[in-house]
Amino acid sequence: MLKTFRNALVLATLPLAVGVAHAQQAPAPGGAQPTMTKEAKAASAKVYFERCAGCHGILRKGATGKNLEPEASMKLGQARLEKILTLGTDGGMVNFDDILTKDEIRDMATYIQTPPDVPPEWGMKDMSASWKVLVPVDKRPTKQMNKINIKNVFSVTLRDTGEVALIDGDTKKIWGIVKTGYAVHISRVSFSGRYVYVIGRDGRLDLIDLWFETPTPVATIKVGIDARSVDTSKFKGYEDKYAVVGSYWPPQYTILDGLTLEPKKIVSTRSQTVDGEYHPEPRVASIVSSQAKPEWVINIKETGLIKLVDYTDIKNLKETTIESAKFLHDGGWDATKRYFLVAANNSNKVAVVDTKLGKLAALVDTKPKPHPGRGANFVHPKFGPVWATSHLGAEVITLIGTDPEKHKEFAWKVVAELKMHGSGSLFVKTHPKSSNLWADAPLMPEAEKAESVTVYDIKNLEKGPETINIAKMAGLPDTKAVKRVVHAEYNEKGDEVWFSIWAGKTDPSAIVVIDDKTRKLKTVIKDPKLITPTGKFNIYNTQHDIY
Ligand code: DHE
Repeated sequence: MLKTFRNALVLATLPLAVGVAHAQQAPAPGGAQPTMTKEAKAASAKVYFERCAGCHGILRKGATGKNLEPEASMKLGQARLEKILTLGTDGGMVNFDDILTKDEIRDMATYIQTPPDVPPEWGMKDMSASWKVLVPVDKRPTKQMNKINIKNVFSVTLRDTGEVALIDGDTKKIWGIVKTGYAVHISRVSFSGRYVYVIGRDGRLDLIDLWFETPTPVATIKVGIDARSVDTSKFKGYEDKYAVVGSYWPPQYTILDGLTLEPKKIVSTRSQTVDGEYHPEPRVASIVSSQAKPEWVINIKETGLIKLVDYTDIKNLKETTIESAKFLHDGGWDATKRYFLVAANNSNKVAVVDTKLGKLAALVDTKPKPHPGRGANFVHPKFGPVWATSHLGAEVITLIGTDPEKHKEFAWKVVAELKMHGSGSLFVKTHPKSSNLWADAPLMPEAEKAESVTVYDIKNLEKGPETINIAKMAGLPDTKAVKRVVHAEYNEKGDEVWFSIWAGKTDPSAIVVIDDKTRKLKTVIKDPKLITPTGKFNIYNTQHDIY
């Protein structure tokens, strides 16, 4: 079923504290804590970190997934846990019978009834030891050495090979492929548009310089054991000066030199949640960089705290801590870039931060599990400026009014819910020059839905949605794998929209380029090296936060 999303967290080198050897035994519900052989425990620990920790947390406290500490899981007992792992649940837990063997499922059911393994911390000494400047700043080009239109380059995540492909958006040719971290996650762009920062799930950050003849990695560092987010300093006077990375484990963010990745400061995010309970694993979810202030907005998942981090004096760092709602995940700016909207996905809310005042502007209730990516901004004919999100748990695109000045009555309210062809959606997208609003649904169990997108004409929403099967357009050979269509991204001009076809590691994949005006196929980018493409980050749009 949702195999690809389940493969999300892959920590090949995670050092684990694994317990003592015992013969395996499965307990009755509520009985004595089960024990396992050392080998079975080590194997289950690896599977847990690879496939389960992204949703349930390394310490199993629960976030998008349920709490799996022994106290909770022992109540369910071995048989029930095995059933859940095999078949999944209606509550969103996916089935694992198609990727784990019966023995692996049995061992995992036992493993999650034993106390969680706690990985080591990762501090300045570890970071510094992993840090390499591959090309010193004074050995880098002083002008662009290639003829590529850099603004229209796309940095494309090749998830399962741990690489990014830099694709020339004008010619649609792969300009270069760069080795990055394991199960690489996202790319962000420096204010100047010259550098791409790529974060892997194993906490490896790579800095790629686009001024060489081909895209060239110039620095690398491992900032943690598990990470998802990165951004750079964008305020006037601080352009390209700093980078900041959010880690899942250890729960912390790290400020680095923007040109060399030298680690400068580590800030732990362990604290109380908005409910006042201490949490040992508050993971850093999305990070955005303000252009109006020398500030990052850093969203802490488990605590529901949003940090506005002023980077003007990192020795005397100032953080404003805003209480919102638990389980913060992804989000983006409104069109004015004053307000940041972030999904608290398991709280079924969107939090709105007013970065000008440094305060929470609103908590908006939504349908289950909003998941916007960075969301989509456009002007609604009736409600004025709105920001859109789709959902993991509802077949709608939610529109939230974002203009408290001229459309006060609609501001921070759900003004419309547009029907989609499925739930299981991860990303919505539009562009200021487009009149289309696109939403994918890659986590739908039905292949037809996972392979399709919903598109609305934002000037004429009453016309209703069109559902387009993008995967079919790719003309890929028929394999058993579902060809999930994921993540819309516009080109620099805003007249093409690109979708990834995300199939299995050994299946052919592709990127489908649609003419945004006609919604018809423009071209398909195919290459044996395009393995499991997922996120795509157009340099100009990412640099300027255009969505
Ligand atoms: Fe992501 C963004 C976390 C699984 C593709 N993902 C984000 C962000 C977070 C996050 C916190 C926001 C970053 C920011 O803006 O600073 N993602 C997680 C997870 O915890 C999760 C659910 C499970 C895991 O273990 O990793 C997860 N993500 C996935 C995938 O399986 C996806 C679909 C495919 C892949 O390549 O890994 C995926 N996530 C993305 C993409 C973005 C993203 C493409 C950026 C969207 C954008 O337009 O900015």
